[in-house]
Amino acid sequence: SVAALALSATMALAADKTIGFAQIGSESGWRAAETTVTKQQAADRGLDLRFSDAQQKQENQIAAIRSFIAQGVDAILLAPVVATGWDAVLQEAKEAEIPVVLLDRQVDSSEDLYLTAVGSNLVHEGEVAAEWLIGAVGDKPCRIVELEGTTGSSPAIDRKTGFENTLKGHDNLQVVRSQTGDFTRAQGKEVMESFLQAENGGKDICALYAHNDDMAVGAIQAIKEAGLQPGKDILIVSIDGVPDLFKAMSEAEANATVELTPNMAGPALDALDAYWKDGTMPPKFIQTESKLYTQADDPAGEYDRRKGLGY
Ligand code: GYE
Repeated sequence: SVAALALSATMALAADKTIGFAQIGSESGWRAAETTVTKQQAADRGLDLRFSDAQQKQENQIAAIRSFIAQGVDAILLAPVVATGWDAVLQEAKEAEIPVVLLDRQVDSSEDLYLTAVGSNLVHEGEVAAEWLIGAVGDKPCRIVELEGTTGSSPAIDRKTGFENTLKGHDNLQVVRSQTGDFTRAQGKEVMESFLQAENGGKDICALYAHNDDMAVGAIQAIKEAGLQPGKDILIVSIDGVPDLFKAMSEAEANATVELTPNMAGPALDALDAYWKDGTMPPKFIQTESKLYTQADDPAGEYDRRKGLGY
């Protein structure tokens, strides 16, 4: 059939293509899922994917990109750990005529230095989290602590902005402490322990806003070790929608999460296919969905549907 021919042609077209993927690391369950999905998407399309794990260090990502350029890959996928410091290496990729597609985070560089960026509206995610908390708290006083993502990363900057902007006008809700937990469970737990100590053993904390579920899961452990009930004594709202956050919600130990799809590679590879085929230029930003889930949304079922997807 025509469809089969078209598919096989696409596969044939992509079959001889090589992609370099400069991944940040495996700091969170979500990041691990993105890696799994990206490798699967490349395999499904007959692409040769070369993978680099930078252990969350920008210099390692830059070195990986230079290596991909030297290998003469056909495209580079980059999840930029921080937003600044990319101009030089992106210029080198441009001069080598190798398209770069950004995944899940943004860069401050000029947009002519990358083909497109696939990701969520990170500011909107912070707005959704704040709107849920405003609805949950009503007009009673609420002291909030915030676990920020990796310092200088676009999600840490934008998720903070969206949350704070939405709280404006709701003076009963105050962010009283905010510190990075670098998107990891271990640091989320560690920083939450310091928040609890500083806030009367946690009795003065009404809610936690975590920029990702992994830090929230670490914080939940710290809250329980302090003898308090996460999800009740301290409300928990975060972002990603990883299985373990749904598990916590099914046990009433977390309250809400804003889902982030780990499938950034699908739209990215579709855009590259079109670009390789006939030079089609994609939009500079391809936005993925942000959906709020709460304890009312069958968290146990959502856990079952997500576990095993590479998180
Ligand atoms: O929320 C977090 C990962 O870049 C938006 O990075 C992504 C974030 C995600 O460490 O789990």
